[in-house]
Amino acid sequence: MDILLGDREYFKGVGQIKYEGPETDNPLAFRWYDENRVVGGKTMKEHLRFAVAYWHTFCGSGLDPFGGQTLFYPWDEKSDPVARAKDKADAAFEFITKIGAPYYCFHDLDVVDYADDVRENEGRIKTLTDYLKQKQADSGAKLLWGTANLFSHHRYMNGASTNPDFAVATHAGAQIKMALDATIALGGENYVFWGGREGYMTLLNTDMKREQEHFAQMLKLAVAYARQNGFQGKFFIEPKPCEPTKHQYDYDAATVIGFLRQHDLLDDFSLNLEVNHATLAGHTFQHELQVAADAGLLGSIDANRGDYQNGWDTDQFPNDLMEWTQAMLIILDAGGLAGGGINFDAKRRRNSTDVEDIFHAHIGGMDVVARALLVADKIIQNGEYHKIRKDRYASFDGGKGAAFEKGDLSLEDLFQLAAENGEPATTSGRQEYLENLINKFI
Ligand code: XLS
Ligand code: NI
Ligand code: NI
Repeated sequence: MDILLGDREYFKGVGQIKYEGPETDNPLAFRWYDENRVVGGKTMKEHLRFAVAYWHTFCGSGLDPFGGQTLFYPWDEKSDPVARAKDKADAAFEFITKIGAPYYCFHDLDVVDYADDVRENEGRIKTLTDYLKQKQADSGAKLLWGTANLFSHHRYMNGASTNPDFAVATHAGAQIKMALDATIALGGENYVFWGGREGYMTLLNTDMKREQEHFAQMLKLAVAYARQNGFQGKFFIEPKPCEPTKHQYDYDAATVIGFLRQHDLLDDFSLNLEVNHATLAGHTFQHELQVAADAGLLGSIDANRGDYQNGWDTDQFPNDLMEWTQAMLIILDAGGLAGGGINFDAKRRRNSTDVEDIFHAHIGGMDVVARALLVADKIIQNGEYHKIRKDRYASFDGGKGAAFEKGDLSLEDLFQLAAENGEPATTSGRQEYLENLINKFI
């Protein structure tokens, strides 16, 4: 991928980020992410399918609940919204090609600001879609997924698809239609629904059943429209338990899978799992991956991390090798991500204000994930990890255990067997041994 510049260079002083190996002292080089290196039959690039998140990386202002903007961008200066959006697209593709990510992801509103006029907005997003299409063609970078921002505008304060006012739901539908049009025109490989305001603040004013039915109906309309218009990719739902609403309907992977099954949406949807959303739900990231993988619905990942001390959705860049090694074992066991990739839904801290900080953030994230892939591959090659897990269930592999799994035993049969065989011997779960085994390969 060659660097793609617009009229001016925004990230001056930083060139293309290259792989230099673990020993390099160059902070603007990859130590582990070597895109063409083959691991377990595929290149790193094919395994990981890294994506840059338009919203954090090119729009994030550094705002927090106690203070305003700390991050100011030269591509955010023009007064005309379309001209400003084109500058941002220039900056985005300069960064994407310098960092060497094969993909990017966006919300409609990241690409161009919207006014309060649906037809005007349609014109704006179409203009930017054409602009981005050219950028994609010139650079080779692709759209991993598109989505609609149905949570920032004040009209969505009581929900978007689940809003008690149908008039608001029509605006959600309009935005989804336009975001789908953009995604399809750009050859986007997937489309995401994150239900930031699809939930409630208090049950005192909420008909939860009706709201969830409205949500399912909106998803069905989106699928029907997209399929009619040639979209062949996957739809993803991104679970998150809370924030911004007190309770969100897409609470966690297990909840979303139940919802998809209930509304007969399993053929078109799978899951986009985010590390920090898992931890907000009281799970590990690995737990969420495993739940999705077991259901055959492991679609894509939003990579980031929370803060161990305060439990907020801090969206920091990933840097925990132990966590990512365990995650990668689950992903590899599942045969990889079905259609998705690894999107950095992560932001540098609001006081990381140098141009280089954007690069350090992504280099660190890409390196820790690449390194985890290498470690997980070594663990799999070694074989002991899988053997220990498999052997743990050996009593179901033959004899009466196998008959139970097949459904050939009754409850009375279990009574008989327990009575005949007496108290079972204790069997160690060997957790510490396994933790040491993982560490051995790190
Ligand atoms: C917010 C979500 C959001 C989605 C896309 O917490 O992670 O960024 O990924 O709407
Ligand atoms: Ni998030
Ligand atoms: Ni996300």
